[in-house]
Amino acid sequence: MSIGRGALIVIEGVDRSGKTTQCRKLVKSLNDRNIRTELMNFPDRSTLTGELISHYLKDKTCTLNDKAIHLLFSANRWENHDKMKELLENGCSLIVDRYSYSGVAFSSIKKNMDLRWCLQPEVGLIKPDLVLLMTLSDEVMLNRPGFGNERYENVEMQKSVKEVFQTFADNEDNWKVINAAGTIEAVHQKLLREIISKIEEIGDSPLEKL
Ligand code: DGP
Ligand code: NA
Ligand code: NA
Repeated sequence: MSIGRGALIVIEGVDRSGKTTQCRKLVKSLNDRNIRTELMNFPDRSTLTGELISHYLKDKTCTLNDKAIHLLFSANRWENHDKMKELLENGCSLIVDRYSYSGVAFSSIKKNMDLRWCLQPEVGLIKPDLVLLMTLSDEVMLNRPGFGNERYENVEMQKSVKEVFQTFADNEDNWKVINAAGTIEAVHQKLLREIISKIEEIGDSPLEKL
């Protein structure tokens, strides 16, 4: 199928919403349909900035200036920018597990972190064709296994992040909200449907920038 450029599809949501499982399944289903697709994940912990970020997330005693860690997460996306552009221009679609919106959401809810300041380092990155926001009720979110292992996995933080994501969904044209409370397969089918219709829609329209 893959005519023209690939589509940049971002999956966002709070921690433990099932993003990672869904991203993997989506890549497989799309490739099975001959839509060439690769998986990407932010933060990409395999790079130099990614190692620092991973350390910061795992070690809750690690102190780092809020603006510095914000810029590291952003740099981690910029490190992958050229590779993403090349893949997309060569007709490969990308399913991306978190992107700039996680960057803005997790940072802007901290004290003295202005939303506009948080958006600045993301300017110029490739704009997603579609952002799928996986939503969960607070009760379901807090009962998902593994919640609480890393720095940001606490109730207050996740509730605030959820609100920032909802504001994006209400105001941005390329966002779709998907209820993540169903079975893995049911949620998968909903996401897949949205992605396939977006890929058909974009054709050869040029890539846009944030
Ligand atoms: P993940 O490996 O996808 O579970 O992400 C790790 C944690 O980092 C998760 O709590 C969300 C948070 N996070 C992801 N991207 C960013 C970002 O750009 N900035 C900040 N401050 N946090 C982020
Ligand atoms: Na996490
Ligand atoms: Na991720």
